[in-house]
Amino acid sequence: MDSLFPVETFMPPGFHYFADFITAEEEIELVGEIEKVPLKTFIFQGYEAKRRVASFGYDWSFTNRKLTKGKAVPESFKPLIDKVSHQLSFKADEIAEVLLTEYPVGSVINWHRDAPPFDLIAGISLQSDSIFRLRPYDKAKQGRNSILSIPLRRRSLYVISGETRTSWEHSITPVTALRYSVTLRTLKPGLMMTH
Ligand SMILES: O=C(O)CCC(=O)C(=O)O
Repeated sequence: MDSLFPVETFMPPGFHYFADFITAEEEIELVGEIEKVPLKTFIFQGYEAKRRVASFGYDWSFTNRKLTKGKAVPESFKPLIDKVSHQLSFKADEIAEVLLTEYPVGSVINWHRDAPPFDLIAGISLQSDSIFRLRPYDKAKQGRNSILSIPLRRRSLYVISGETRTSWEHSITPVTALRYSVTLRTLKPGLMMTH
């Protein structure tokens, strides 16, 4: 798909970006909390990624393609959940999953669309800036000119919803400094939540 729009001005519907969503103090606290959590190397289809993760709340297994209820979300992430849900006008308990990710220098997240049961995705970037990319999910629309590159600043919030959630996929290019992210996900309507 050739875009008629310069990358800087065109964002697909449902993608939102909030620079400086959290303060420098909140960032320090969140990084401190993530450092206390045991993170595990992410394994996808038998391959080890360089990034390490910890998931709380509902967890999607790419191996079994099943949603299971995992560990309770630590209290220390509740203020962030409250802040995001307030910003996006939904209830804090609609956040079904909290995923913590550590990206060592050189690590990436490859092109993907998030797991099927999840609906809205909200990502908070910590510690370093990175490049977030979007491209159409439909292979027929993919091409060099269809990739949107969005600078993701540390302390920012991005939101993937609507058409960006259904019809676009995303990736992060190799990070040049240690980066952490907190990814919050709601469940699609109709999927039962039993808190
Ligand atoms: O680190 C990020 O902000 C992206 C996370 C992501 O795309 C994922 O975990 O599926």
